[in-house]
Amino acid sequence: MYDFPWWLRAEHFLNIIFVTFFIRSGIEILGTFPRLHTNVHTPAGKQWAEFTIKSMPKHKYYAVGAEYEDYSPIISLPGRGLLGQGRYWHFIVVMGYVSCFVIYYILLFATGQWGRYIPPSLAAFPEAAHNMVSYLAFQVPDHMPGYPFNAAQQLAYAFAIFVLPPFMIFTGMFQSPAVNTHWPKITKALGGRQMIRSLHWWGLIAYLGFIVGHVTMVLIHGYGSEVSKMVFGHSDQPLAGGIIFTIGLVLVVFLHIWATRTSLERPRSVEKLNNIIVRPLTRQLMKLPSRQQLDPDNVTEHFRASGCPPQTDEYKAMVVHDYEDFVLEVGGLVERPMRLSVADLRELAAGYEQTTMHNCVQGFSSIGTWGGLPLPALLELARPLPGATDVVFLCFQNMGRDDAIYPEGWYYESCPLMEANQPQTLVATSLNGESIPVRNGAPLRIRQEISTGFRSAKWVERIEVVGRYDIIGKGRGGWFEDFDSYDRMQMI
Ligand SMILES: Nc1nc2c(c(=O)[nH]1)N[C@H]1C(S)=C(S)[C@@H](COP(=O)(O)O)O[C@H]1N2
Ligand SMILES: [Mo]
Repeated sequence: MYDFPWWLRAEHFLNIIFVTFFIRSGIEILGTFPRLHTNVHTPAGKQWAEFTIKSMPKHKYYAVGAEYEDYSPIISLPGRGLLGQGRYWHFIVVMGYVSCFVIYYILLFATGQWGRYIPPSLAAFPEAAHNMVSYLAFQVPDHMPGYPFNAAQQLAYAFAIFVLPPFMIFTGMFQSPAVNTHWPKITKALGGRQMIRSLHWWGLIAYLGFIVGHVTMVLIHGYGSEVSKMVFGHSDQPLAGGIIFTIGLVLVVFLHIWATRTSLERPRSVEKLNNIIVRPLTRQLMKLPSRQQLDPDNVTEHFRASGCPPQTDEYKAMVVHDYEDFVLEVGGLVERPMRLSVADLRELAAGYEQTTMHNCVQGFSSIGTWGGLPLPALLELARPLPGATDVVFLCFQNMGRDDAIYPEGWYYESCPLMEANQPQTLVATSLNGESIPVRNGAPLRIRQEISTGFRSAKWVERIEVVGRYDIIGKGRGGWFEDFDSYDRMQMI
């Protein structure tokens, strides 16, 4: 009754592609913040695991970008610290993997083939232990009567098919800012974003463990006859099956080489693939408003920071003068352009505050209480004109001038009006009841709670409502979008 139908064999092959792509691109993502924490506050130096040999200065400011680890393209996809590209591949594969798994589950249940993975009784557990002892004694245990596998194999497959994928999808999803800020209670119940990130890492370890065990078993049982089952559905022609399967594996290796080279040499084509496959979903996530009301007593003591503050004399003078001369300009396609001082903004804000979690693409997070004027309220005052589609945030900071690790360009970011009008999109003027510290964007910064951290522009000088954003900068909607492989609609 339990044979190996064609769809099961096809799924098995696709899974080899998906899982190996997940692992390599996942290592790329891990490498950009190569530390694991159990606690959402991520105090520097308090990690429980570290995958870097870099040591960070103890008493000197460094931006989180300095923690990037550039792994070799042999290990990670695409390597060289190209986080944006690694993320594109990770999410492109998510779409393929989830679609195939849905079809696979439907077919498993529709055909009754699922039964092969479910132990006939609890006796399968002690029997599996027994099987393991046999393997250790270099004896191949018999399969269970009526099943194609022995108990150890059956339990391992049940784990890899029914437990691990949902676990990885769930812990992956809850690292997305749109998801974890929309369901903050679930995020908290799971132990917070850093715990979820650590759990996802344990899933990686479980996958690696499964792969090692699975491949070892295949070799013990006989390579040709085992892989033939995945080629023909039977082991009558082990030589032909072995050759065809090996060719398949070589093709998978070539696919990895192609993907890696494409990312390194033609990153924009991977971006296009992302925009076709992933963006339709992430666009929808823009509609999930952040519903965070986190405990203000639980803010992060050492709020990590990304990027270097403006290094100009003008900015430094402004800091010394407590931003008294600072004016925020609000203009563009609005009925009422405005010029507002920090004091004006505070007055309009009337004490509004929100306690929220920051989700950097690199993987760190911090919790802070932000005070300021919600952007929807500001837009209501400025009244966008017909034809307005986006809001652009222009900054004092020039990436090339202020930060040695980046090329040229003024930092800017943009968002569609729908995102700008989310209730927790904030023009922030205070952090934890005090003026925003210089490194976190003084005198004011944006809080774009439903998206990844780079969308929250710091050191903002001007807010402009526009009808098109593609004529600003290099046209991709923001500095990181222009110079790195980050998607403007990055809600995951
Ligand atoms: N102007 C400017 N804004 C910026 C950045 C930057 O480099 N320059 N970094 C972004 C990134 S990648 C993140 S994660 C957040 C970090 O905010 P924080 O420093 O308050 O933690 O700011 C974002 N805004
Ligand atoms: Mo970030």
